[in-house]
Amino acid sequence: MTNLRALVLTERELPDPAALIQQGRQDASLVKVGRSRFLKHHSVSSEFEYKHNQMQLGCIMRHAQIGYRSLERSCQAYAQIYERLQDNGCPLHRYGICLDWSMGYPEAERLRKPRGTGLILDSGECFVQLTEQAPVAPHFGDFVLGMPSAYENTCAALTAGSTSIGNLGQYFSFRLPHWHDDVFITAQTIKAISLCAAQPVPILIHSNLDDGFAALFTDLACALGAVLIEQYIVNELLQGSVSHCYGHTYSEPVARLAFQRALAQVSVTPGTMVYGNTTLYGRLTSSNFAGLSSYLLVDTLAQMLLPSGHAINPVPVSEAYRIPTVDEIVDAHLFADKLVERARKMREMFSATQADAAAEKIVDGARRFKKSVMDGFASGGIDVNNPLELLLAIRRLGPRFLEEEFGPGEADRSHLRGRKAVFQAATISALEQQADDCINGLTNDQRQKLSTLKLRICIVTTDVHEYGKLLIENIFSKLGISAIDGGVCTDPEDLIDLIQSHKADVIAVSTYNGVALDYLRSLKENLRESGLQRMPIYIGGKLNQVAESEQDDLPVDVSAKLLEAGAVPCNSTEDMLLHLLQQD
Ligand code: B12
Repeated sequence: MTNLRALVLTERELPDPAALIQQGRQDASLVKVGRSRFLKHHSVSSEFEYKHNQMQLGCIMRHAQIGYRSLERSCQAYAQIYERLQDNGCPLHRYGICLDWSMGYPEAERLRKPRGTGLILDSGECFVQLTEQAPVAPHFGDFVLGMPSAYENTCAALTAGSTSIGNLGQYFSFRLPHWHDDVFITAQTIKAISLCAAQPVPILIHSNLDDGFAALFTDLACALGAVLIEQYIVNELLQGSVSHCYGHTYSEPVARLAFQRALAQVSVTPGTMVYGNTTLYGRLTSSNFAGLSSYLLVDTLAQMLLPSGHAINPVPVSEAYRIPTVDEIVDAHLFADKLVERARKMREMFSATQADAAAEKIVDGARRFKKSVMDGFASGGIDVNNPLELLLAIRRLGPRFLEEEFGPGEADRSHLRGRKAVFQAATISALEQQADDCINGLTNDQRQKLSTLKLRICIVTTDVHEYGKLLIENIFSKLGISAIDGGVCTDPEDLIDLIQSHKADVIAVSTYNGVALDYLRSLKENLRESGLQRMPIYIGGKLNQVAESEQDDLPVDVSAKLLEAGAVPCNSTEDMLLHLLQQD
């Protein structure tokens, strides 16, 4: 492809990656892996070594996710979950620490930035205080790599004895509000990976595929292709050890097992964790239990049949509506423990033949995808030996472009992204089905009326969660309503120009990160300043926020306040369509 460079790398000059690598490596003499309680307790040098030992023993490792807004509450959770599970003879191997997204900003700027619902650690000492609470491996997965604070957070995480640091997946798809300098983010990430690579013990550079582009590819071969490309950047160009996590969106049992086996074929490090299949969860707790047991069974059997080092992750069934409590996390792990015991008796009943046939296709497609991306980049003027150029180009081009242009699937206009997937990812097709169901629920008259309203609706997300937006876009396009792409993770002030230039007459906001009310207020303010105060706003997703004044640091529903502030809060897409139908 000829003009790729002109499309994405327009800077006259970019930082020299060799200098960044050198800086990171040099600092390794100052910043060293601390001997965390976990490392001391198990007499290991790193989680990498520990995982290897456990794999040899046939252990099914366990991952729990924690991160409440306050340090005190998170410390209690770190200690209590471990202790209560120990009391019940149930092992726990690692904690994924759910940092708040404001932790992605450099420390000096953090206080003035918007906050989500996660944990805020004010200093390096706080990182240490947390990891000292129990002999469980600390995994600083999110809001470290791929963020403006990548380097400082990596230093703090290493010092606190964390030897799994992520999340490279976030580098590709997350955008922090009001932060536009992606060159800085890339430079900090390269420096941080180099610092890890130069440690005397192996540090797993964690990348959650679902946080990256994988969740938005329609083809699992592209998701595995992303693994190969990240391996090339981290392992070959930066001398590090990348380790991949998958799971949130892998809902089809055979595909889930096939992906684990395909990933194991191409990986040289143990996997961090296989995340719970959280997209299976809905509002009905009893159905969520079926989801929990079905994915855990696949993941447990997968580790028994072919250990890949991924810790299994029993996600509490309450996760669909709010951040789970300590009791709920403990319960989910006790449930998983029993399930693992039962699964050992079922192992002989299962064969991986069907999954292996799929895995073979996925691996072959992934290799073709990687080659095609590398060849396309090289011929498009991007230096494929330069990690900074590669990372930036991938981030800026985005998953849709990469799949359309370089996907391994046969070209076919009747399919999404113009290609017939080598192995179809379930999530995107499920959204299409959801859109059809929503439209089929309308009467002919309602459909007719909606299409004659001649609306131009600008659809935007406040954060990385994009499925709600994709769903609405799908519904509107099927109804013949104009949908204007307001972007993903778009700041309110950046929306105004778009609204004016496209003459939008309605805004639809999809929000999940617990910032609904702040976002709406800022959007209203910006609209008022531009004389657009009468513009109707519909808002849906996860309509909650942590109330700064409250004792409890869990987010609370803010639907009533959103209504008061002048928006139409929607629990479903139907809510919006029915409201639009009532307007003259
Ligand atoms: C999928 C998912 C992800 C994926 C997103 C993939 C992608 N590219 O879109 C990934 C893995 C990337 C992800 C990341 C994170 N996630 Co998440 N994620 C989810 C999950 C499982 C599903 C949400 C979803 O997309 N559903 C699909 C949509 C189509 O269905 P729905 O949500 O039911 O929406 C319906 C309506 O609300 C409506 N709708 C949606 N938007 C709109 C808008 C309008 C205008 C209208 C009319 C209707 C409408 O449409 C649907 C049908 O009616 C939820 C948990 C859950 N089960 O809900 C957590 C959840 C939203 N995530 C959460 C969190 C905390 C995160 C992270 C911060 C975690 C972390 N530390 O990294 C990061 C985000 C960081 C960031 N900067 O944004 C929390 C939010 C907490 C809160 N606010 O209370 C949740 C609730 C999980 C939890 N309980 O902790 N996540």
